[in-house]
Amino acid sequence: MEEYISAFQFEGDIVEVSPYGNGHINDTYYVATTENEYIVQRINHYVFKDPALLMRNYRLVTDYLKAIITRQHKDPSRETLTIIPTKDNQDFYQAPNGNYYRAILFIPNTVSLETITNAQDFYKTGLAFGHFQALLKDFDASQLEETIPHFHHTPSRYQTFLNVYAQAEKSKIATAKKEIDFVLAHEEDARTLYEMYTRHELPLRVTHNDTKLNNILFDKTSMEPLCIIDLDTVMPGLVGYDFGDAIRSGATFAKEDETDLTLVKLELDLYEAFTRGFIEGAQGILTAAEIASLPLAAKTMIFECGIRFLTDYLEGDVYFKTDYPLHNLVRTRTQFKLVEEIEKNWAKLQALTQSH
Ligand code: ADP
Ligand code: GN1
Ligand code: MG
Repeated sequence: MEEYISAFQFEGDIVEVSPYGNGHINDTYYVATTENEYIVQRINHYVFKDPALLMRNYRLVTDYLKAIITRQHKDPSRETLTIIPTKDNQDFYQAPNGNYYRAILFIPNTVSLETITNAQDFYKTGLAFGHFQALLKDFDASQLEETIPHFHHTPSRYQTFLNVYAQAEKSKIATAKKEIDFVLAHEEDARTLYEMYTRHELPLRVTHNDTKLNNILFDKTSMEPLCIIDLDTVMPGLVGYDFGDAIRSGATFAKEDETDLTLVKLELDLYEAFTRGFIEGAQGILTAAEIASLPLAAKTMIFECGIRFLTDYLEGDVYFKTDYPLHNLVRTRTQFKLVEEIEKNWAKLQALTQSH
C-alpha cells in the first residue's frame, strides 16, 4: 500500500483506493476500509505554495462550521468536511518525496454535478452558497491567511497574462490570436470591480472563492445541497467572487470545455434562479451595493477565469489539469463566449438583480 494511505488514522483495513472526482487542482482518491470511507488528496503544492498554512485555514474553517452545524442540531459529519488526522495527530502528511496529503471523511450517498440541468437545482445551489456567506459572517477574517495571494485580484491576473504573453511561443500566440485580442480589448473589465473595492464601496468578507458547481455535494436521495466542499481557497474576499464563479459554472447548460460554442449560452432563467437563491440564502447580510455589484462580479469572474485558462495555455499548461493540448484554449473560448453573453443581456441582468 502507498505510504501516504497508511499515514492516517483510518478505522479498519484498507479495501480500495481509486482516483476520484473531476477537480482541476488536487489529486483526489476514494479510500474504502472495512469500517468506513474516506477521501485522500494530494495537495497541489505548485498551486498552494504553503500547504501547512492552507491546512491551518482548513482546520479553522471546518471547526467553526462544525460548531454552528452542531448547534443547529444537524449532522456536522455530512454538512461539512471532517479532517482525519495522521497517526501522529497532524492535519496533513508530508511524504519523504515532498508531496503533501490530507484525508477527510467521504460523504456517502451524495453527487456533485458537472453541469446543471434545471433551474430548481440551481436555485438551491444559490441558497447553499448564499447561506455559506451567512454562516461565515462573524468569522474573524484576520485569522485566515491567503492560500493563494491575489487569487481574485483581477488586475494582477491581467498583468500576469501580459507577462506570459510577452514570453510565449509564437505558435501558441498564433493559435490563440482571437482570444488574446479579446483580453486586450476588455482590459477595463479587469479593473472595474476591484476599483469599487478600493473605493470602499464593497466590504471584505470571508468567502469561498471557488464556488464552481462541482464543489457542492447534493444528497443523492433528496437532491438537496448538503455540503460545500473544496475549502482550500476560503479566505477574505468579495461576496461577488462567490456569486460570480457559481454563475460561471452553472448558469449555462454547456460544459466548461464545450467545443461547440453555439451551445454556450447564458441561461437567464438559471441566472435568475441562482440570484434569488443566493440573496435569500444570505439572509439579509448583503448591502445594497453588494447586490447591485452581482452582475459585474459575474462578468469579472468569468473574464478572469478565461484569462487564467489562456495564460495557462500560453505558459504550457502548468496550473490546470488538462486532457489534451488545446484543452485550456477550449476552456478559454467558453468563458469568453459567456462574457459576450453577459454583455448582450446586461440590461436584463441589471433589472432582474434589482428585483430581488
Ligand atoms: P479539487 O481542488 O481538485 O477541485 P475537490 O476537493 O473539489 O478537489 O475534490 C474533487 C472532487 O472529489 C469533488 O468535485 C467531489 O466530487 C469529490 N469529493 C471531494 N471531497 C469529497 C467528500 N468529502 N465526499 C465525497 N466526495 C468528495
Ligand atoms: C479550479 O479546484 P477546482 O477544479 O474546483 C480553480 C478555480 C477555477 C476552476 C475552473 C484553486 O477549481 O479557481 O475557477 O478550476 N481552483 C484553483 O474550472 O485555482
Ligand atoms: Mg473542486
